[in-house]
Amino acid sequence: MSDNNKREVNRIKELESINLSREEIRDFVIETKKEVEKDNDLLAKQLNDELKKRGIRSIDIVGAIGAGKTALLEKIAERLSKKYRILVICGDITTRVDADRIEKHDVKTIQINTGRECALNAYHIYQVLKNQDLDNYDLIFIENVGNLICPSDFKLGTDMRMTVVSITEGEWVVEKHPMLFKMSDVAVINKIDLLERLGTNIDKMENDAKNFNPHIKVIKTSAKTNENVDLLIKTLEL
Ligand SMILES: Nc1nc2c(ncn2[C@@H]2O[C@H](COP(=O)(O)OP(=O)(O)OP(=O)(O)O)[C@@H](O)[C@H]2O)c(=O)[nH]1
Ligand SMILES: [Mg+2]
Repeated sequence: MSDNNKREVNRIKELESINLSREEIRDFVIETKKEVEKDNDLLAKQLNDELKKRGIRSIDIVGAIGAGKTALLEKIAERLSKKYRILVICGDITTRVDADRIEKHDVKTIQINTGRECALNAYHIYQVLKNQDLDNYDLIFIENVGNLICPSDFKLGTDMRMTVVSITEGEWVVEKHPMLFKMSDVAVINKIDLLERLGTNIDKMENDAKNFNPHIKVIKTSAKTNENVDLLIKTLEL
């Protein structure tokens, strides 16, 4: 049993010992989760208000592990580091590999290590931004921990959210993860340089994203060959 599961079982035992029924415990757990999300959304709204007030644009990037979030951010930083004063906040379980990769392109980076947590939340972002002189930036990117499930629970206070998947994850990856596509403005299907070799049904991926969210803009990119990287930047209104 994982540590998380053990903790959950112990918590349930504790609640049972104060004579709550299984149904009451379930309701308590659901209510607690809702409260956490409500608090997070409130803080995210305050963060977004603050950034807007200062004229800072903000975009968060979520997506599958290894889909190319950092590779795309490197390409974006390369093209925009002279136009904007950019801060990139990178979420990762333990390393600062991604921040180091992006920093090479003349942008400021901050790494957040989440430890066991599978997504950043608004409190992580608040903790970082409160120690920054925000007058130094016009544009903030946040790369979340690679995960297609957990980040959907937590808004981060950005203007725009971009979800990245790639054709190497297979044509069902969008269909299997509706939540992030429902709450994203832009969906990127990356690694199209490998399309011929893999034969992934990319039209299905695009249609699935649009079925979940008719307003989503779908861009097919290759961070390796640069295909459609400029189009992506235009779509992000940068
Ligand atoms: N062929 C090809 N490889 C790519 C492309 N984009 C990224 N890669 C490769 O895919 C691997 C993962 O890329 P990353 O940019 O680290 O992916 P990520 O989404 O940031 O990964 P995590 O942060 O670990 O979730 C690296 O080896 C990249 O070089 C692409 O468009 N085409
Ligand atoms: Mg990365």
